[in-house]
Amino acid sequence: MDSSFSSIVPAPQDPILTVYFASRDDPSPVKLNLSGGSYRSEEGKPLVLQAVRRAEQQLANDMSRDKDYLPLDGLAEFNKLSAKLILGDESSAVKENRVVTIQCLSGTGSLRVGAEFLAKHNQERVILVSNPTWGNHPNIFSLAGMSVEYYRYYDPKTRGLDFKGMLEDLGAAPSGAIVVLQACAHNPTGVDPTLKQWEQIRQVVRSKSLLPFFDNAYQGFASGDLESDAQAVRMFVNDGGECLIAQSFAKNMGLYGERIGALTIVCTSEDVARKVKSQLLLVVRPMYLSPPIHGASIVTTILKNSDMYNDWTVELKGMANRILRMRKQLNEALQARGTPGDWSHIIRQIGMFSFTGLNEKQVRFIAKEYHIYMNYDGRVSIAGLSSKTVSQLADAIHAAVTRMA
Ligand code: PGU
Repeated sequence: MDSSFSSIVPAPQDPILTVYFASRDDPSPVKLNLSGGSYRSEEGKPLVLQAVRRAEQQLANDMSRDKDYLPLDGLAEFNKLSAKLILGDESSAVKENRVVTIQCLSGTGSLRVGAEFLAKHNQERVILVSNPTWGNHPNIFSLAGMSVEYYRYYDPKTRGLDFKGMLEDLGAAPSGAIVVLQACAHNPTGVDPTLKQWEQIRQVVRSKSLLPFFDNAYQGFASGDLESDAQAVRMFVNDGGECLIAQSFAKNMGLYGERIGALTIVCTSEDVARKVKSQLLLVVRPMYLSPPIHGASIVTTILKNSDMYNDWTVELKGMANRILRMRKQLNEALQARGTPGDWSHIIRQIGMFSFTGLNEKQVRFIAKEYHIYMNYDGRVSIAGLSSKTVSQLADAIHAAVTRMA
């Protein structure tokens, strides 16, 4: 039978998904997928936090709860508590009622709603993202109709921040352009500016009237501490200027599949905030009507119960510390093997990932010979390693570096 879709060509392959499928279809019993950014326990399993289990038990036992639609902007209490988590208890922007927060579908959904809003209401179409950045950023913003450009960020020579290049590129951006800044634990490089550098970035952003859009997908995963990881964002909010923040609970509460996050827009006045909110709701309604209830209820339960909140922060610190141990073990394992090169960046880098410096040929070799899957840009999820698999990865890297130089 004729198909209405017969003229459709296959979509170009997404690099992260290509690796995911290759790993899924590999029958090897020792295969290890380190491509995606999801945390694994020492046993190599996805981890459901105890605080989340407790919250879900409590919700299941509460017979007064129903499954009615949430309002377009989501669960009001969730929005309030999420804004507090990133902006802090004492945020004057919150006290002055110039902060709008709406519940969205995790970090991606928050970025997308923000992008649609900006495409419609920001005069300047240019949006700058770091080079490199999370692969979905350019898609999200260009599909919303914006013009994506890159600012220098990573210097492969130093495996650190190209701070001078970053400031130059931000300084040369058109006034009113949007600049996407990853709040902490930069994906994919694992390289974050210092607080002193953030202050200089803030000065350039403000003096050029750029509009910062923070991607806050990893709060708590950089330092293990929610407050420390919020410092960069708060620096910008505390100067009284405007910004957007896309917040995700996928990583820090392990709620990946619940798709729970929030978009916050900090405005200069209550009046502006009111208008902004009314327009945000117009973005949401034709897109998905209203957000889902379960993840928002879990997060709210944890954030408002001091006992569960404390449990959560301990577990979060535990995850961050385990990642640090894996970094240390991997670095030691490479040293023990005498692997050529300097691997200290594995310890210096921050967050879930290490940007190893391996090239695509080496990554493909490792997948073929060692059944370990990582992204073609050399990004490896340290959060997916365990003490048992560190030596497997070290063997693979050693072989790739010595045989595929
Ligand atoms: N922002 C950044 C910087 C991210 O790294 C991610 C997820 C998100 C936002 C969105 O996460 P949500 O789950 O929507 O809250 N990055 C993962 C996702 C895997 C993928 O398919 O890209 C990663 O491995 O990079």
